[in-house]
Amino acid sequence: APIEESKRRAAYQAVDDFVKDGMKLGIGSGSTIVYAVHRIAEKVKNEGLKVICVPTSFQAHQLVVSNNLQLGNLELHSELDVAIDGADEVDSNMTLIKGGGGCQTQEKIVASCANKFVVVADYKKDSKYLGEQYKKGIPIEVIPMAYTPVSVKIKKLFGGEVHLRMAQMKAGPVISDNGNFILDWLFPNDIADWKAVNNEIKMIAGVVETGLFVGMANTVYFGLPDGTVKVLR
Ligand code: DER
Repeated sequence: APIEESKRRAAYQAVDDFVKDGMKLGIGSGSTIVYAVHRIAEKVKNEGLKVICVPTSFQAHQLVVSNNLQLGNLELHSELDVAIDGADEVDSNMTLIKGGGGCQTQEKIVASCANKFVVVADYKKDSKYLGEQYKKGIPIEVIPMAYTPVSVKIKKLFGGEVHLRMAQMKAGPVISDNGNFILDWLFPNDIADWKAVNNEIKMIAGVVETGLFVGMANTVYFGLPDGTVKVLR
């Protein structure tokens, strides 16, 4: 399938370019990162690479363990060399929407501890502006008791719609790996300054973390439909 192949090619290129022996790595969440972890495991096996992998979710934890990679955490390794992760959308300034999988809180923490933050994505994430292709909005992790006031305040401040993310395989809301709720903000199309918007949302009492990653990505690898990989730096 072209999408899966484009994810794989982007992930392999990123790992081949950035992952070196002895590195402490941040391992993101989602489906594209799976290809990156497979490539890292291949290099560990074939080249005897020694790396430590700090996960960004329970899913990433399981991915590291099931690929027999050495698990780490920020308590032991608070300064990482490279964090690799996916994204739901990337705009022309490399501002990201993340959190489609509800893991943006630990992802942002790990990315903030890394010297380099590298994003791997298929071509459907390659947008000119946020919201051009990704229509599920910006995820915001909130303390459960505050989800209604936070929703009201976001709508008052910026407009749009805010929805509490409901679970599919469990009655009630999605519960994050941190025990919180997730709001999805379907933002209006007139937002100009994502840095300012992100800072204002973060200051609302009850907000834990947003899925807006502003000025964090150093390099983005997009797998293209023709099999090539486009690199934004
Ligand atoms: O939920 C997340 O933050 C994921 O990293 C998401 O942004 C990318 O997931 P995908 O690689 O499955 O598209």
